[in-house]
Amino acid sequence: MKNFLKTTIGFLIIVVVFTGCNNQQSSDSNGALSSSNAEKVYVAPGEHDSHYAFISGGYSGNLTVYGLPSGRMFKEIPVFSQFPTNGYGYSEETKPMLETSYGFVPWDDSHHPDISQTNGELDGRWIFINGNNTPRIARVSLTTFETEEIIEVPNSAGNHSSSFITENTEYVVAGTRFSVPVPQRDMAIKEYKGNFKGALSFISVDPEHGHMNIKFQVLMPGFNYDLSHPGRGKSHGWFFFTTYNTEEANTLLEVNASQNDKDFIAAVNWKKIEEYVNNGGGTMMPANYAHNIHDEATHTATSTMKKEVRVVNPSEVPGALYLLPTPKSPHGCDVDPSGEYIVGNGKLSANLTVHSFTKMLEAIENEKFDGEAYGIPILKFEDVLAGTVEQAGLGPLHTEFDGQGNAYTTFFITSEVVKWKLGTWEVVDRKPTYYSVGHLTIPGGNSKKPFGKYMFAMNKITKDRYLPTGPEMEHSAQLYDISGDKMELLLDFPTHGEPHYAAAIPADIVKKNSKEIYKLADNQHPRKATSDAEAKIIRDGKNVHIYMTTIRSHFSPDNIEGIKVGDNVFFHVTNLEQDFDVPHGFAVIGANNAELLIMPGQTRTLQWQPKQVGVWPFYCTDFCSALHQEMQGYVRVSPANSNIELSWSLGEE
Ligand code: RUQ
Ligand code: CUA
Repeated sequence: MKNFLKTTIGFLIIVVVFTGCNNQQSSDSNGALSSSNAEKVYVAPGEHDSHYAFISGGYSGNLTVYGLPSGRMFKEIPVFSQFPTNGYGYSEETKPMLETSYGFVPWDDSHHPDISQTNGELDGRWIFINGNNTPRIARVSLTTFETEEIIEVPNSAGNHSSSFITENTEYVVAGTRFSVPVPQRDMAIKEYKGNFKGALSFISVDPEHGHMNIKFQVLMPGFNYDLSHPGRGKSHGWFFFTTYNTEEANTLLEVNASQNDKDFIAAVNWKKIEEYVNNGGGTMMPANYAHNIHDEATHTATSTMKKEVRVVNPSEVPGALYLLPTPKSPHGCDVDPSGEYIVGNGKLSANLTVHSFTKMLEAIENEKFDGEAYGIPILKFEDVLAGTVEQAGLGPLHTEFDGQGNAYTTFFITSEVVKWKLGTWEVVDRKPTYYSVGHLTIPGGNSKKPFGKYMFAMNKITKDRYLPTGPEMEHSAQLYDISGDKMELLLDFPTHGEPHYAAAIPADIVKKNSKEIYKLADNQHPRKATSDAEAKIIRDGKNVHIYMTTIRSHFSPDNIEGIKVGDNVFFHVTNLEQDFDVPHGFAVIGANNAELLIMPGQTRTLQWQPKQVGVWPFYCTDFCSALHQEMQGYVRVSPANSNIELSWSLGEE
C-alpha cells in the first residue's frame, strides 16, 4: 500500500509538471531567431537540401521523406497502410504486401526507421521500419523509395523494440513489447507470470538483395521489451534491449509495473546464438506468418505463408544472455558510436544510467552475478555502471550522439534536449523543445559515424506552434544546429502522423542511386503491353483483362465495348513513358478501391466491378501534359445477358 501511495504521488507530481509545461508559452523563442539562423535553413529555390530525413509516421503506418535543413516534405512512402494517393495496397500488384496471418491488414503503427549499414556506417541502400500492431518489419528501397518487402513476426505482439540494424546489416532486430503465451493458446490472463514469453527476433538480411528471413527467435522471460540497439565496434555481436514490467504484472501497469527499483537492459550475444543455430541448435516451432516481396522485374508482389520458425531458449546457450539492472522502467536503449556505452533512460528515474560494455565483459568473466531471472544471470549494477548523468531533467526518453563525444537526451516531461559529455557525465547545454519531445535524430546518430551538424527533435504536442487546424494539429519537429558548443534552434516544421524515430543521412549517399524510370525493356509483368499495338482485351468467363497502355496524351484502347454488369474487370495499365517524373494516373467511375499512379515503364492493375448499365468514363489523374485533360476514355457496360461483342479501339471514328 505504501508503495502504491508513493507511486501515485509520484505520478501526480509528474502530471502537474507535465501540465505546467504544456501551458508554457514559447515567448523565449519568439523573435529570438537571428537572421543568420534563417540563412542556415534557407535552401534557395532550385537548390537541394544537404540531408534526407526519413521520419516514421507512427499511426499513419508510413514513412515520410524530408529535406534538411529546410524541413520540406518530399514524399510519403506507403509501407503498412493503404495509400490511395498512388494505389498502394489497392492495386492488384501491391495488395499482397499487406497480407498477414490475420488476412489483409491495411494499417499499422510504424515507429523506428533504421538505414542499412556497412562497417558500422550508413550505406544508404535500404531503410527498415517496424509495424507495431500486427508485428511486421518492412524493407524500403532507397533507390526506388518504395516498400519492397514485409515480413510478419510470429510470437510477437506490439513489435516495438524494432527495427534496428547490426553493423553490417547482418540482422534487422525486432523485439516484442507485449509478452504473450508462446505458442498462443487459451489460458487465464492472471497466469501471466512465468508463463508468458517475450520473443526477440533476429531477422537475417541477404547482403545482395536485402531479402529478410527470421533466423531465430530468443524466447525471453515475460517482460516488456521496449527499445533496443546494436552493439558496434568493440560490442559488435551484442544487442541490447531495455525492459520494463519486470514485475510481470498483467493489470494496471501504470502502478504495478512501476514497483521495481530497477528493471533491466538485456544483453544478447547474438553471435554466440547464431553460431549455436548454425550448428543446428534451437527448435523449429510451428508458426504461421506472411512473407511478402515486391519483385521489381514483374512489378508484382507475392505473399507466402511460412509455417515454422526457429526458437531458442536462453538456457540452451549459456553465456549468451545477461541482465543489466537499470533504473527505473527504462525506455530508450542507446549505444554510443564507440560501442562502449549503453545508455538506459529510466522514465521514472531522476538520473540517466550509462553502462560500460568493458565492465560488463569483466563482470561476466569474473562471474560476478547478483542472482538470476529465469536462468539468465543478473549482473551487479555497480559492476557494470559507467556513470550517471545526475538530475538532468524529467522523463528521459531517447539519446543520440554527435561523434564528438557528446550525447543528447530528450526529456518528455520537462520538454527539453540536454547535451552531456560521455565519460565525464556533465551536462553542458540544454534547450527547450515545443512540446513534450519523444525521439530525436542526428544524421547517422545510430551508427559508428554520426554526421553531427544537425539534430532534430520530434515532439508529441504542438499547441501554439502553428496556425490552429481544429482539435488535431500535425506534430511539430524542431531542427537545431549542433555544430557549436551550444545547440541553436533553427526551425520548426510540421511532420505527418506521429513521428517516433527518424533516420537521416547525407543526401550524397542516397541521391546518386535514386532511380528515374523503370526500363520498359525490363518489364516482365505477365500482363504488360509495351506498345499501343499490344493493347488487347481477353475475356475469361466473368473476368475481363484489359491490357492497356498510357502515354502522353492518350490511353490505348480508349473505347471499350462488350463489358457486362457483373463482370470482374482488370485494367492492366502499362506506362510507356521513359522519362523521369512522368507518371500517369488511372481512375474509373465508381471504382471501390482507389486510383493507380503508374511510374514510367511500370504496369499496375486496378480491379473494377461495373454495377450499372451505361457508358462510363475513365481518365488520367496526374496532370502530365498540356493535353492531360484529353487523356480519357469510355467503357460501355451492357446488361448481364447482352450479347454485345467485346471490342476495343483507339482513334476510330
Ligand atoms: S517510442 S517516443 Cu515508439 Cu520509439 Cu519513444
Ligand atoms: Cu496522363 Cu494526365
